[in-house]
Amino acid sequence: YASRAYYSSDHKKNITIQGTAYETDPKWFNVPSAVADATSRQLHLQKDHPISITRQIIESSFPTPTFKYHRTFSPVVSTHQNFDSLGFPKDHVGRAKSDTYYINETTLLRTHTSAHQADTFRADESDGYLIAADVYRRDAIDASHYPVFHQMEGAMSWDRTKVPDGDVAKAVWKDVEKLPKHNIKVEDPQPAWNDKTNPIQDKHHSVAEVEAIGCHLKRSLEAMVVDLFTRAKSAALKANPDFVDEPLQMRWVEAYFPFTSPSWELEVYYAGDWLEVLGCGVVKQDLYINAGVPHKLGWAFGLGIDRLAMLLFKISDIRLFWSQDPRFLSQFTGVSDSPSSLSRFVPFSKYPPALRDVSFWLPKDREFHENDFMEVIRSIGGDAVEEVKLFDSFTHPKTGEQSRAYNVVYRSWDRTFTKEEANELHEQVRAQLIEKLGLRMR
Ligand code: FA5
Ligand code: MG
Repeated sequence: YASRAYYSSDHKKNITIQGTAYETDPKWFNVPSAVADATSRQLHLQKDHPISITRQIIESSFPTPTFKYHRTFSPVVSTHQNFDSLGFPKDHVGRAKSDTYYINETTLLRTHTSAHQADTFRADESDGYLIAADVYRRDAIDASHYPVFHQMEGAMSWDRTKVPDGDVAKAVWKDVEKLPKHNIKVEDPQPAWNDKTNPIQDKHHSVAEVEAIGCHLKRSLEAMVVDLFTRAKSAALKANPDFVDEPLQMRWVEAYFPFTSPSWELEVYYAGDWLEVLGCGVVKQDLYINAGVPHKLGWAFGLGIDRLAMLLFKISDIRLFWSQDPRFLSQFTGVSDSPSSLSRFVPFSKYPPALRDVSFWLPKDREFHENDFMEVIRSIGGDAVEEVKLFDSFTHPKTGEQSRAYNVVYRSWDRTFTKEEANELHEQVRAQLIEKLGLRMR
């Protein structure tokens, strides 16, 4: 593990990110140095990196000139861009310091590529756009969650003043005809909208328009996932002609986002479980109105590139993308220039894990946020923390005090931890939990 302190969010006056200095505010600043360092990695632009290859393959499902590509927007955005412009209420949990990395009160590391929706609707003349970028969230620690990951935002709009007879629904259905067909059965058991939980914006859109736009959106995204899986399968068949994959399974579920309605999420069955890969919906008309293009309407989506890269290459742990180990990176050489040379990732042998437990009483004088707990552990263990899992939680019947117990799995990519090293690491974790969060160890 990195001996350099991962968590040194102690107050500095300025922080420089991608060449620009930003003034920090000690009341808000909570960006650990390892997270700040990650802003320079740009894995989605690094040639032959699996995140970049996946980005490139997804882009090919949304071709130019219909779609315009953006890949270099700065990760530093305003609270207005990340939240207000999208209609997030003032008290939304996503705004909390426990969930988001702040530089100062109004400046943060974007938590999603949707932070650029309003600006891009205003600036782009094209019918559609794609934005690929690194995003930052304080979150749980496990194989599919990492505080830095990559998203692709996509949107497509139709202009009421430009479609024949002003009939948007008809124009969209014509475009649906042009989409690639697939014969994979997709589960979509819920109604496409629900007056209470997932309404049509009936002030702005007709039922026919929402039906057409929703269908164009879902078929476009399904085609993208089918394309990824087809490529993954031919890569596997190249290595082993007798290869039999588990069949691709997808399902749509109703969702909620403040900036789309109705909204849906797409899940893909992977390694015995449903994995959410994207959120999407019919763009709230206020976004177009505020961007000065009130006559447009359409869809938007935001997907997790890392999650799709895991599906494409069968990479089981999201931390691997940050590896600089040649055993990892060399497996993808040449694929950016020649995507058909894609081959399946061959896992290199893992070193044994070190398992430690931590159990404690929650402080009585302040709130306990699990993300703060996760962050303290990561601050000590860095990428050597593979998983942190709650295994016990109870309230003392007499005193009302609350107890929690977690398993922590430490594992290095490049060597075995000695018992002493694991103990020392875990001791530091416990000490920091006491100091930073006021926990009382049991
Ligand atoms: C959003 O971020 C919305 N901005 C998506 C959106 C865009 C909706 C446009 C509507 C219109 P969500 O928080 O669900 O939604 O994240 C989108 C995807 O990012 C998830 O489906 C998942 O694939 C990925 N993702 C989310 N959190 C993580 C994480 N911690 N690690 C890796 N991938 C993640
Ligand atoms: Mg989601």
